[in-house]
Amino acid sequence: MPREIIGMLDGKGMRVAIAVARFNSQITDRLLEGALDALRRNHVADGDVTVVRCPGSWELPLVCQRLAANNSADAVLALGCLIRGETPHFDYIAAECAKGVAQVGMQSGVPVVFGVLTTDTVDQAMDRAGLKSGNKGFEAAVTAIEMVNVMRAL
Ligand code: RBF
Repeated sequence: MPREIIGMLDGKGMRVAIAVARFNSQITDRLLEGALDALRRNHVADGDVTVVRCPGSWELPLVCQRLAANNSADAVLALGCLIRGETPHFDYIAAECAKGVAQVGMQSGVPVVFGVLTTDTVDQAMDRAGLKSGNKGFEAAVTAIEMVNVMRAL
């Protein structure tokens, strides 16, 4: 039998930091609600959760970098919502945000979860923030808990 490592979904005692963009806040507030719901239901105490608001998704990597530093959080969540407009801004911001968030995880060794929606329309974003297609904030928080436990086991 191979040795298999599986991260459990128990967040008891885990410290989780959440960076959430205010841009498109009608969506990102729902992602945050979903994330907090998932954390509570997986035994993460409210007192172990820090929420930091930043202007937009562009700013998420820098905030995540600070949150991942100094061993102050076991996992970091980046929550944002990019909706494609008529200019290339969407592509620039989405690319830098995704790259930056990934870099923070690789450089810090702290699980940094990407909970940033990139959609063509507001409706698609709403669907992923609690309507038809679940809540990606909830999923991001569950992923964070699993990753902390996987990393602890490695
Ligand atoms: N931030 C987001 O989180 N989602 C967006 O869809 C978004 N669209 C933007 C479109 C334009 C034209 C600009 C200038 C900014 C946008 N931002 C968006 C804000 C961006 O992430 C950042 O906060 C600002 O550019 C300030 O650095």
